[in-house]
Amino acid sequence: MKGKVLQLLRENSDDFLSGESISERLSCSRTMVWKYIESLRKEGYEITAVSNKGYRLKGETDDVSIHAIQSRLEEDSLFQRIIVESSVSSTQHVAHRLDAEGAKTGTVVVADEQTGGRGRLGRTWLSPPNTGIWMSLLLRPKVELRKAPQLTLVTAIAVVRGIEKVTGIEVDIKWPNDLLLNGKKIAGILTEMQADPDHVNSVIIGVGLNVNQISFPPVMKEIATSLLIETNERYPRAEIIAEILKEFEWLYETYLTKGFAFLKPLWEARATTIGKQIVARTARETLEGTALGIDDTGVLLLEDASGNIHHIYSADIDLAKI
Ligand code: BTX
Repeated sequence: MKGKVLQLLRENSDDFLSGESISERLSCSRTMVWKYIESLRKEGYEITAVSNKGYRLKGETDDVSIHAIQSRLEEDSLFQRIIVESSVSSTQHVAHRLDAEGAKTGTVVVADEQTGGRGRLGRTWLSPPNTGIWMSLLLRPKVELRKAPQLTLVTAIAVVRGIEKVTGIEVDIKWPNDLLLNGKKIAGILTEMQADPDHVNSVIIGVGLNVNQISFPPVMKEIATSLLIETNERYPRAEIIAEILKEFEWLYETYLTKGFAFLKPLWEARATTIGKQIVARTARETLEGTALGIDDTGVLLLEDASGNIHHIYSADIDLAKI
């Protein structure tokens, strides 16, 4: 309900909205409206109150709270359960636990800080408080096991579009799971799944996005960046989360009904390595050649110097040094 009060104030933020009209629209008492307003103020929302006029939202906080996210989503959104924690070891861990407990598809776990954030292959993902978006989506898609990695690509499109909607900034996709801004890593995606030999039980997609960090440790300065570092502007994390979730929802529905091939052009439009000379380090070998693109299933096609085409399912990619 607090989220709905916030939503109404936001929709009418160019004018005052009377307590009576809020209470009528939400079918609750004016005392309750006043309590919600007080509670929002305590969280840092700047709400002006003028007698005979009502309330007006003047400023938003950057706190990532459930209602700051939910108030921006449609009522029938896929994401009906949003959990926000101040500090966890990893939102992936929390989502895996919820998965084991039978949580529904569309459960989202967001944390302000992760003390043990992780990337692929046991790597660390730096996740300091008050700065970034660290979230995991728990989904139960009816897809074949071999197709599940495509969800990383679908998520990349959603994150790119969500960022652009809120900030106007165009971020690049580096196959398979990195997003780059000015050549540096701004976001990473980690897709983990629980599956039987032929079908997927659940997929947990972790998204880490650097928003308001002012700096990175020296060892990471060359490779990592944030929206703030690149543009000198701070951005509202809850708004970006909500836009990513909205974009993800329609992309995910399209993916489930029409398949990845339908979304491929959206992915290609933002892919940075395609057509370039790259080095791909897979678990078995290191290959160098031209990145031709991805096929309809999302597999990267690399043509080596002898003209052989390699199908790459998972790898770390770098531009080749020429
Ligand atoms: P990755 O294995 O592709 O990238 C990990 C590498 O990225 C690290 O080895 C390091 O070099 C670099 N790195 C670490 N932290 C950052 C950062 N904040 N920004 C830029 N580069 C960094 C990428 O894995 C997938 C990351 C997913 C993170 C999300 S956050 C929510 C969820 N919970 C969780 O524990 N992981 C996911």
